[in-house]
Amino acid sequence: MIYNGYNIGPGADLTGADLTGANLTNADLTGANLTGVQSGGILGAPTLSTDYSVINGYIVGPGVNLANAQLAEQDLSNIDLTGADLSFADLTDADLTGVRSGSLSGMPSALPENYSVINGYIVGPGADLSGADLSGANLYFANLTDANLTGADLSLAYLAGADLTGVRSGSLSGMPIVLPENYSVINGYIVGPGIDNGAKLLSSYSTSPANVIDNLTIEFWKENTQVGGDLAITKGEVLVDNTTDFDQVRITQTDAFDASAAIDISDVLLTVKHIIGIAPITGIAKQAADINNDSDVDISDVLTMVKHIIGVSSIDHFDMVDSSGDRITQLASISSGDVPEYYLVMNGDVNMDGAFNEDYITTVDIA
Ligand SMILES: [Ca+2]
Ligand SMILES: [Ca+2]
Ligand SMILES: [Ca+2]
Repeated sequence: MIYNGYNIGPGADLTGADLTGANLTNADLTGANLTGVQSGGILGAPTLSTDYSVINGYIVGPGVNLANAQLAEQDLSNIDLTGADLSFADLTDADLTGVRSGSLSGMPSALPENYSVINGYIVGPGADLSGADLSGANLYFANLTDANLTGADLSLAYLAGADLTGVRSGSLSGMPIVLPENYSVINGYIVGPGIDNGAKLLSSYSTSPANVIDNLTIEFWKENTQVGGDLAITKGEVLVDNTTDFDQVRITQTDAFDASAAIDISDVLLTVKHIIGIAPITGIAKQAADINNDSDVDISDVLTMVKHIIGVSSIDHFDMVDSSGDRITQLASISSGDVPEYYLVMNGDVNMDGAFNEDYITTVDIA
């Protein structure tokens, strides 16, 4: 197919081509060089390389020419616009969540609220700024809510007043010259209020990892003293602003977990069998059996269980454990990669037949 003097087909060199109004029905442009391609009014749905798509009649993707493009209210989420020409493009109310950019030329005539073009990047809520060179950038009062800054260069960037709620970071290079109040950069991570650098708490004993604790308030305790303040758990997520060392976790909602049902004589028997060597307990169950967390399962743990069962003194503390049964004793506000997933296990519930009240369990997608 020939259009406007250009050969249209897989691997075609369409550098700087003007394809405005082209009928590309059934066209295959896989692997074509679309750098500087100008379009608009494209008919049909051509096959394009993965980074490219046709949106509102425009070929959209890295390096394309979108000067004067009418893209108001269009879905540009997760589109890669690196190197594109956005001169006078109308992006009013376009969805720019996850948009990648950089080396942009020209300034759009309109952008959605809370977005701007800074240092050749589209900056705004949910923007994918991973690896972005934002050195020296003026991000004064920028809205970086849920943006991805992983691997970005923030050397001497000015972030006073910026909204960093939910921002993702890690492997940052360079130090900003100014950060918003209460934020800092530690080990390449932005640390501060509203940044999810804690853990996801799965409902203990659940076979489905998609069940998480919800709507609860937890406390961290170390050596019988509460450390830090109460922390709300929403859809499994606990956020920590500072590194928190602890040896136990407590829950403020007393109806959330029925400890009297969870710990009974069968838990005592399992523990006794472990102590006398008949049936060793391992993994998460062993953490539950070691009630005083002194790393030994022994008669003192049994006595604590018995006191709980006969009503002398009740057990009300949980261990935070990982899936291999290791007890977690620190939550740091800096973590790499995905948020870690941990279980809360009630001390004393060795056979793990206790359960959270279903009012405090919800289901989420865990990627
Ligand atoms: Ca324990
Ligand atoms: Ca013990
Ligand atoms: Ca039990």
